[in-house]
Amino acid sequence: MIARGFLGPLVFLGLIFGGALSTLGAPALQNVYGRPGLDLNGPWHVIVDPYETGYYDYRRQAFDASAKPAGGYFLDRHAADKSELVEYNFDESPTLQVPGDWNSQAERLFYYEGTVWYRRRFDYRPAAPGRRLFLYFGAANYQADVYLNGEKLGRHIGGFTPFEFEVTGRVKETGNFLVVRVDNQRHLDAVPTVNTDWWNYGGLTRDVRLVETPGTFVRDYRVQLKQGSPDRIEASVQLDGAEPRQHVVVTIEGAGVAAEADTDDSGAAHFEIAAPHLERWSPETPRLYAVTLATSADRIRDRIGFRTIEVRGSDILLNGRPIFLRGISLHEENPLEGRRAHSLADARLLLGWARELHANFVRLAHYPHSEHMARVADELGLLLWEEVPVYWTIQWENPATLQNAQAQLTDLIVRDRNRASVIVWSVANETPVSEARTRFLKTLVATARSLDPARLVAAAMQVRGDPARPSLRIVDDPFGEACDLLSFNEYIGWYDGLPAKLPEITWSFGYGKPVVVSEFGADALQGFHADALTRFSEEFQVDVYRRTLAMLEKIPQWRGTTPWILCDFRSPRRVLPKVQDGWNRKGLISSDGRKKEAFFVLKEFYERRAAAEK
Ligand code: GCB
Repeated sequence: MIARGFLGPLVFLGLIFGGALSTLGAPALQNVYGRPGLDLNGPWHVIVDPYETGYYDYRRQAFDASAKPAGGYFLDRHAADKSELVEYNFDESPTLQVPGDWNSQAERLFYYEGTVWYRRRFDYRPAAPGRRLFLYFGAANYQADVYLNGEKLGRHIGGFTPFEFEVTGRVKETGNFLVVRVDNQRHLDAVPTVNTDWWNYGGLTRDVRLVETPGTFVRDYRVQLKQGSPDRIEASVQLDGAEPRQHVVVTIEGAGVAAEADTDDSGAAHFEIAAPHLERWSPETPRLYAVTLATSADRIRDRIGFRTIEVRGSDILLNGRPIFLRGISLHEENPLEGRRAHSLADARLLLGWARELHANFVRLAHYPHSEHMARVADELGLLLWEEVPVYWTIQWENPATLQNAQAQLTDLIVRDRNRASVIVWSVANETPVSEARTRFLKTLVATARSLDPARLVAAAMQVRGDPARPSLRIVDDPFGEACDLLSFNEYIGWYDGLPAKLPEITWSFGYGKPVVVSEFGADALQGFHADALTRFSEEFQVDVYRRTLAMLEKIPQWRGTTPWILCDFRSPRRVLPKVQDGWNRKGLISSDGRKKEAFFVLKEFYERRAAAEK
């Protein structure tokens, strides 16, 4: 693992990963959208390369007679004269939009899993000498090899987390070429592994930016209420650069807060600030403050909300008051366009639907979504559950797989730990119980808690039955002991019998913790009406929702749920013709944006719960 704790000695780390190989990624810069730079989104030329021809280094051709002079795509070559043999040409190749997955942009790439080379040219002049430059990628699924002006900057593994490379001194005022090889092949030892229930969208799926900073700058910061303390703010600042000892000023406009501290030799400062007049962030009043962090050379602004979250017995307390989580799960997919969601507009569409449902909580399944989601949730007052793709089975005994999962979790937490909306870090989904798995997951919990002691940690666990008592369902997973919430996916009425058995079900829980049911649901093809025993009818789905909600209401420690799922989503596992056609149909909203009847069942339930709690 590369950088942990509060990012420890990043001045030193800057030397290691700035410009060098970053195999599993070190946490990326905080708040890249708050920095000047150059947007590298837009059309990029691409070469689809299933046979990995592009790896061949053209420059070695003269020394290796057996090699075919075709590759070296990262050199972005053009024949120097009419006789030279160069068998590729980015300028004449098609383009794909960045950010965006390739599957939805070209029919021939719909099921493609392999390598695509992307190329983009740019010019850039930094604002002043001595400024530093970083190439930032919001995410690339799954592996990215990055080359600038023909030189390799490094590799990043993991499809949903940000990464960057320092390129200070490597960017010319004109004529730069940036080439990225993106490979979305699935691997047994990867996170996630080879089998999931979502589309393996490949490509440069999130924003790409050139980010400019001063020579020594605020790389990371955390400004949040101290755990269990409603009027004290904890601030941590980490500088990166040759002059680590500086004076830092943190101001919170409108809260009468201005605090100062000196950073130490490693560029770190950690301090507490009294903030007696702070208005707390909540779903009802999502108050965000303008926060500024300034040194003599750097100044970065953010919008941050302040709230506490804790568990007491079987209650979840938001700002000290019990809350019921009226949730919904969602994938980061725009169902109307059948593609990865990546923009602010996408985030507003998806989270806007969640608000229409009268939800106050959203589970961002099953991997880190883009930073836009958390920022829009901050604005809208939606609480979030964020998750890493430790899904179904993973190589629990493989140290590299653990390191990969830890790196993804770290990158997510470092990116989003200033977001008031985020209240839960989820480390896994439906992982079968074994000693090796529980050990693996407990390591992830330790990572989460060390990076962020002020949020809850959970996982979507599984339910077990008892052959001697068919109506009993048990949640006593040994991993439950390490979690703050007791969360599990239950599909009684869909994968587990028919809905008629739901009223008979009773529950046994191994822990006196808040129960937040992370999934239940049923497939329904929007517009298909039949009786409630007909699979895939809207009536069947409605029946599952009605009976499940009635069953859950009988659980004394029930504190919330995120049913599966807001929208129909693409999945290659879902092949039933005329019904699924490559879509998981458990959405409450169809792939053409129509609300199914179950949407209104859940909406009414949430309205009633919200009214009862007032
Ligand atoms: C689950 C998984 C989710 C699936 C869902 C289903 O338990 O967590 O990823 O999509 O069931 O529809 O089967």
